[in-house]
Amino acid sequence: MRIDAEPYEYDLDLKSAALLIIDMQRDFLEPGGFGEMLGNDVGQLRRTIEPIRALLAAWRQAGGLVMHTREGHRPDLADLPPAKRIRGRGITCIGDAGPMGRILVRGEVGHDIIPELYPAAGEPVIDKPGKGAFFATDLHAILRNRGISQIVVTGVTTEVCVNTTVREANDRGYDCLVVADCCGSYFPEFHEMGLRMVKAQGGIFGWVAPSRAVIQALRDVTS
Ligand code: C5J
Repeated sequence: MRIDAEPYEYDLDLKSAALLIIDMQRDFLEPGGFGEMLGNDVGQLRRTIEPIRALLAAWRQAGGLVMHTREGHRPDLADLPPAKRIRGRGITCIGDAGPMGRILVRGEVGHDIIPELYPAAGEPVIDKPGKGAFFATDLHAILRNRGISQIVVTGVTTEVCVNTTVREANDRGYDCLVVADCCGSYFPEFHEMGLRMVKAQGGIFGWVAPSRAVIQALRDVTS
């Protein structure tokens, strides 16, 4: 299925593709969560919810593989590098009590995925301690075992976990299509540049397309 993308068309083979939804967690997206507590405008991320929901529905309808990630750490914080914990010199750090439980700790309310995009039974959820979804996770093994070579990437934030994951995936031989309106950043200019970095130089890290182009292609194969 051919998708109108930049820098040129992307040939999506649904059997070889996974929809990856990165870190759509309550602490990053919900009013009153950790992200907002740090002074960020969560509206910049929340605008991605509806486009992702529509793409997710179309992808599930077409029978494609869906995978989700969550950034976070073990309750004993044994996998939290001290450098990550103290970075930013914030009063409240990862592992401390936050508005929705301990910040970025697995099992806490704020660490979980927002209800609007909650994983369906059987959809793998990757718990990742870093920004990239391949670092210290079994994502690569799961994708390889399922014969996946293409990743359609959505989630937050564009310049941090989305870009890091796309770069990791690119070096491992995956073709990544980043869905522009399904990604977001607290900083609109970083979002724009994050997308431009992916598709620059003939698609140095991958492709970029709007969700309507992906949904249209999915509808064409299911109708
Ligand atoms: C950040 C993320 N920004 N998911 N995490 O710390 O991008």
